[in-house]
Amino acid sequence: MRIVVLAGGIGGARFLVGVRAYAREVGAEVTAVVNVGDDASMHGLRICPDLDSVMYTLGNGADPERGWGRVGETWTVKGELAAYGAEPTWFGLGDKDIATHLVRSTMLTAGYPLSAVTEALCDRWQPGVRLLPASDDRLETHAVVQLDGEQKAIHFQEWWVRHRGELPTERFVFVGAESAKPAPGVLDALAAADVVLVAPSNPVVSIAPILAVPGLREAVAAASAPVIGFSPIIGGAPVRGMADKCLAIVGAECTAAGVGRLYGPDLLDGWLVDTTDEGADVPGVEVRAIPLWMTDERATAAMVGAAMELDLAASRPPAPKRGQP
Ligand code: FO1
Repeated sequence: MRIVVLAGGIGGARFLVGVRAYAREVGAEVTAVVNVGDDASMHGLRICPDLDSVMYTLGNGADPERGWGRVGETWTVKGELAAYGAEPTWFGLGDKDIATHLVRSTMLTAGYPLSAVTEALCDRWQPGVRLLPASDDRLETHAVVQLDGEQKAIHFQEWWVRHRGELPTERFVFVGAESAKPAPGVLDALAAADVVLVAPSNPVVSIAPILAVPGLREAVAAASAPVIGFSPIIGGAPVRGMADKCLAIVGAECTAAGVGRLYGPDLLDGWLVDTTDEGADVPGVEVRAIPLWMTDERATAAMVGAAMELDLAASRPPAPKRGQP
């Protein structure tokens, strides 16, 4: 069995721990297609927060409290950079984490694509899941905001880490998306998938940038496999992070049904919501309520098991699917 997961952020990383546990039980292979929209260049280094969150979390090297970066981190370089007044001082790179960015940046400068760099980094971390960036091309999420009396587009990290997502924001743009191509392996993985899972990640800044890579949304929609999503919203609030702020900006309701409708029946066959949100209706999509709190690996693996048991035949036959004869 081949499972493909669209994932980003800490929610995506924690979800993948459960997917990997489920896959080990049933002997399945997992490919994660990971958001690159949060990626940024700072202090001369290329930083890929979502790929790193997934890699460190699956490799048992993530800080469980902070959710990002390395466990047992030290901050000597950050202090030294601050002493030089080197901007951005609002973004914290830990010493251990910097080693990852140095290896990545050196390989990128030498001409390796991000997918090859990620594979090389994963040699160390052995995540047990194939990690693919959504694209090897530069695709960055920017927020169009009002700042100092002007309209400006700022990088997502500046919007979130520096301003805590509190600036008046008109929209998000995925800079570079129009000319980005899916990374090698992404379209093949989707075509060969038995099931595609949309992690309970932020729909606006984690999943949407993945789907913004030309051809990628179409490949998900055309896959013969069922596409099943997990709500990142429980009881009207995000499990963690800033999905409430992001949903308001795109004019979507911050509810399990609201996110299901944002994805819609063109993308999803099934939508899993928490038992708190029982009764959520997403027209054209099979909705089921199960416990969705990713308290540990077993609870998360059980969520994946429930997705596999979803009776999609009740809503629509899983194959052939949209756009196919
Ligand atoms: N988040 C913060 O709130 N403050 C930081 O200084 C910060 C630094 C940072 C460095 C590397 C990295 O991979 C992630 C980092 N994050 C930091 C997390 C990141 O901003 C976001 O949480 C993700 O991009 C959202 O998925």
